[in-house]
Amino acid sequence: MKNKKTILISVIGLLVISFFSLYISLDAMNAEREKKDNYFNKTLKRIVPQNIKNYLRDTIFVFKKVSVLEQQLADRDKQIWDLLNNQSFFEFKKNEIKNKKLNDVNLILKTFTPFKRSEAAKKELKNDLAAIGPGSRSYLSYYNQNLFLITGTGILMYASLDNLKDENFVFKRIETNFMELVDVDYIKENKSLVRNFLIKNDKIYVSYIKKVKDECFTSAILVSTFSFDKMIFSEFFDIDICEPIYPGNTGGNLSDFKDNKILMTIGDYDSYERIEQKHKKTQDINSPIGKIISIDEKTKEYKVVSLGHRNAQGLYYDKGNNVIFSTEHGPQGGDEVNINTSPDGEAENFGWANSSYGEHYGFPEVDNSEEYKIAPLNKSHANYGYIEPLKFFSPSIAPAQIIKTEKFIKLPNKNIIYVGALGYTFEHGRRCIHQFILDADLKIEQHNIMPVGERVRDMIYIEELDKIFMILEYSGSIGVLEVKKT
Ligand SMILES: [Ca+2]
Repeated sequence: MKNKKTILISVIGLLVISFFSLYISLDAMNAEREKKDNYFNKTLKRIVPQNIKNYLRDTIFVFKKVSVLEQQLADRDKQIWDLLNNQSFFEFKKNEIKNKKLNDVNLILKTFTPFKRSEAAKKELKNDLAAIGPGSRSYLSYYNQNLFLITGTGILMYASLDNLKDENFVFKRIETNFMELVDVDYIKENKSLVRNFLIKNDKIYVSYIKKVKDECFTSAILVSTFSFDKMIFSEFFDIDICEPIYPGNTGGNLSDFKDNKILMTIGDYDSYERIEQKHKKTQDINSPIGKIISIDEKTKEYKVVSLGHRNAQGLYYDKGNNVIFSTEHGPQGGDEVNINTSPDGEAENFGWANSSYGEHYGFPEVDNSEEYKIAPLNKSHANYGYIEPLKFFSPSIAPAQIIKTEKFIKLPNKNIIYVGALGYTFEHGRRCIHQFILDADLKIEQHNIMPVGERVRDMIYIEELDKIFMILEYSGSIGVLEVKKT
């Protein structure tokens, strides 16, 4: 009797072991585990017919199959991430040259697309930069004869002026502590945290969306002493708010200003689109929401330079004339180019969300009478005491960076600005460069549009090369615009 019991327990035990061995052995994809397979497992695997294995996998072990697939995806993601994260050089390959025109000036547009280095990137993604994300949302800065590029994930790289002259677009990575400081998982989740950067006087400032804790986001700036070896960032500034949802309309553009100050645009954090956002304070001078602010580099104190902005993605300070140029995304229509001719005095008011040439999303089909109660979007700005936009766009063009230069295309006694447009379609001047020729009083004389065919995220004019450099989404390319020599 006792013997029978022992045999029964042994058989059950063996069955349990077999069951688990089979369970483990089914995970044939997992190389690590494969190594650990013992002889028993292998034998078992051999003697169980494939159709039964498949049946077991798809029924009893279906949860296992799902987790294996999930693990495979996560592993591949990690492999790509690690590979690119350890990459020290990013090579951009030159594409076919395109002829362009702005009014009657003949131009050449050259584009340089990141090299498809890794097999994984070749197969799964457009290019290496796309793999580390965003591939696309990146920004440019020029400092001491080097062109710097930062991705939305905080990867920083540069190419020298000599390289650019030779059209040798190999960017060298600069090590930073950005990943450690900001948190790798948060970066992987969002991939476009960085919203601009600025290098001046041996300091680099990086604007980004900071996650303070779960359901608590704010606009912040990191700072590091400039170094080609390693940038060690620390927290420089944040607007000390706690918004519950990762925001869309954050602004975040930076510009040099005067008197040891820098400028920053702060979006309205989707105040009028998402009920969860608490701060509908674009018209409240005591809140940083929906403002352009100046920040003292030494004291870190900030001052509101202008208010009533929705989502200013373009910012340019014209030192010579002491004028701030900005662009902002309106809601459905009502995108704007704005000029602040007195950045020193009382804060100027650009109207959002009392005045806008746009409408709330879905208008007129959607009943958004509640939105119009809190944000009436009066068309006129001047009638309500606000500054009229220099130019508004309805339908929207999604304007991003704005720059001003009279050196690129030379016209006497004119002010010339260039605005890059994003957008998800090609109509209405989206994915174009808009050139505005202004008279001495900053009134528009001409508005010329040059199609680019890609979202123009950032722009910078480099005088030594007499070229405009730009970031083109989604291919993550660098565009170079130059006047065609005749
Ligand atoms: Ca406005």
